[in-house]
Amino acid sequence: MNTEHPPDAEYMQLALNEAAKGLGRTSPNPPVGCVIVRDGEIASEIVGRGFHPKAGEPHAEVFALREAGERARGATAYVTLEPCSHDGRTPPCADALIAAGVARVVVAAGDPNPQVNGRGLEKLRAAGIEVATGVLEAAAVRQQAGFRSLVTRGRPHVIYKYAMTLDGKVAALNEGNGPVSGPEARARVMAWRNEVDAVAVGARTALLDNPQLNVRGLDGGRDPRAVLFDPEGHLPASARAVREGTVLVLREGRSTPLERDPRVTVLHAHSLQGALEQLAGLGVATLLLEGGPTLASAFFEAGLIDELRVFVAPKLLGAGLSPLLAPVRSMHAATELAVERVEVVGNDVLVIGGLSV
Ligand code: AOF
Ligand code: ZN
Repeated sequence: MNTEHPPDAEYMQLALNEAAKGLGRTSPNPPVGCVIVRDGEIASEIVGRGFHPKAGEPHAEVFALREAGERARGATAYVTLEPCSHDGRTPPCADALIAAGVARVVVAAGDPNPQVNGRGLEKLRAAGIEVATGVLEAAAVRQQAGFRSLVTRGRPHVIYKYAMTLDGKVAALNEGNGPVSGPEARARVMAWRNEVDAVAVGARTALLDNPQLNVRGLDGGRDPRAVLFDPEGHLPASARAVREGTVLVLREGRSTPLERDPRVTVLHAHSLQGALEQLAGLGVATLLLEGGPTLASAFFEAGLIDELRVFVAPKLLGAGLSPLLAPVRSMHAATELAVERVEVVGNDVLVIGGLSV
């Protein structure tokens, strides 16, 4: 009889799908997913699934083990992050896996948290559990980019999102700017807003475009924090992005009437790096920059953009505004994107990639 064992990567993908349910809800903790699989006579069977829903609540492994019950004994656990070894807000997951009698643990990526950092794997191995690592590691690292950035750099993972024409313009030079990309692209942006901790714009954009920076048209969606970079404190309370949880980032020594607004947190920063560190302190692990080019250019020049998500609309504009304003002297000096994904979204082309700075 031929026993069917789907490869580890297939189950790990299911675990990553579980983890994705926690995106935007777990910070400062990572989104983590777990799937428990038991070998049967003919085929293997998933006996437990779980994801980490929120910091302070149980970890992914605990939910999956609860569902599996006795069937976890002798089974394989697929976890997107190294099971924790420490007593945090919750007891160690490595101990829970050992106690449940799991025979094999497959891990996508190690946990860079200094309290774990390999000790989870060690604990499992010491208990005689077979451990495999690195399965779909790149995808897991991408999914956990915010958490990993907080732990290793003390600042959020920063994504610059924009939509441009085929000739690389985000807006016409004159008034009367309509949207660049189509409705499908805008729906995708709503999904991203639901997955990140915070969305940022500069004061000019907050005034001129007056964006709501919220999630619309998405079942079960939740609004990210709105972060408004307003160095001089000019932004009026009537800006639509001012709501519960909004953060205003001012230059040191400046003030704003919004300081008296109980819904608003005001930060004073001497640099963008300093602002990001303070945002990390508020639990912001992923920050989506939504413009405009002046703010994005300042981030870019400071080496603070980690990822680009760019919609290219099949339109030509001629003269217009570029997504980045700082000129580079020659093509040799251009910054390169490590392209991770290219996808057609409606009539637009989406390019996603990492900037190593
Ligand atoms: C796991 N599974 O699902 C998650 C892990 O304060 P605690 O107890 O919630 O611990 C938080 C730390 O645990 C976090 O910084 C990270 O190192 C790890 N997260 N580990 O085994 C999970 N969310
Ligand atoms: Zn844990």
